[in-house]
Amino acid sequence: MLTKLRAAAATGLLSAAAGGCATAQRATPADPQFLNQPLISSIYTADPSAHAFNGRLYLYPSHDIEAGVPEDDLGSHFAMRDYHVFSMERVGAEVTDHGVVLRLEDIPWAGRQLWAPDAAYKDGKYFLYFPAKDKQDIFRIGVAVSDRAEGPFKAEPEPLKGSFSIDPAVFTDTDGQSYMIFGGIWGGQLQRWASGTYEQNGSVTDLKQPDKPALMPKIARMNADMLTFAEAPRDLSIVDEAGKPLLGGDSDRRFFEGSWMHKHQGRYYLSYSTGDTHRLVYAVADNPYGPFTYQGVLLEPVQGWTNHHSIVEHDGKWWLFYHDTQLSGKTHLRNVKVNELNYNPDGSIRTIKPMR
Ligand code: FUB
Repeated sequence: MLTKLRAAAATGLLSAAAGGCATAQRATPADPQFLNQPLISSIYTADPSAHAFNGRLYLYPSHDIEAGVPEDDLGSHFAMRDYHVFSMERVGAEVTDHGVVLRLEDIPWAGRQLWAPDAAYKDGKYFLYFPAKDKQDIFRIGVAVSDRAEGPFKAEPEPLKGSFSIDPAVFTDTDGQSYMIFGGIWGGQLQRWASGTYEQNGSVTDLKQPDKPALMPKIARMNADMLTFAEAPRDLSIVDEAGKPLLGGDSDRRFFEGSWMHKHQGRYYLSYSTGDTHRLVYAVADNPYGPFTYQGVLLEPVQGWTNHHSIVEHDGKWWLFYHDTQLSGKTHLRNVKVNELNYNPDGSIRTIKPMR
């Protein structure tokens, strides 16, 4: 019976029981036009950052809510107020919702909009990294700490010194060194930091220089405390096959938001969303600072405006966690999904089409 429940839950057909914490799944009809069915249907979730901790898979997503804020190019309609953590024994097993692990009102410096988080582990502590607008409405990146992967997390009193913009992703290399990759244009405000300081009246979209190099995601090495940057953030250069930086007008390939780094067979993969062209694409390098050479599309556009993901190895396979809007049909009320990620023998990634 349990096996049946798990199988049904994995396809989104039925709720599954979860010991101790709440189930993340409710009975929802499977829709055959989608390649995958929602992994979590009890609440709306997006921007899933997946990690394998202690052999179990943990998900650190955004928690989408209907905040009643009108849609605009700044993403004001993404007005999230807390985070939940989810976990599962493996992909296909029942998903446990560990409940609210951090609230906006418990973050002393934050004003609004808890956007896409990520998590990391070091020396017995778990770290939840998250972007939020501060009281001056400037996006910063905060960190909260716990003794357990599933939280709850306690926020540090201030955002990370020197942090700005959105979408932190913390990559830990095989030598144990961690790096934060972050940034996002348009509502993510990266274009307002082009001079090094925040331009209050800067562009609401990008640099508006289509023939110049695009804005690139940022990287900063983390100190061993995992609470501070060990260096000023630098650009992660993304170049074409000729070694030339991708241009601002190259909207099919240039960086928009939602970066993620992983390592496969000794090579570093930087993947990210192209935003207004709605793809997930990737580039590779032989070290975490790049330059990264553009390779191709990882995930074709999903239903919904945003496309944001993570990549994790677990149970002998590679997995792509992503989101779409299957359950709501609304761009700000998203649901998390998962699909196996496959590589070709040359290390390129096979493109996934999320709609049938
Ligand atoms: O979820 C809010 C924002 O939407 C994220 O920070 C972006 O990556 C996009 O998914």
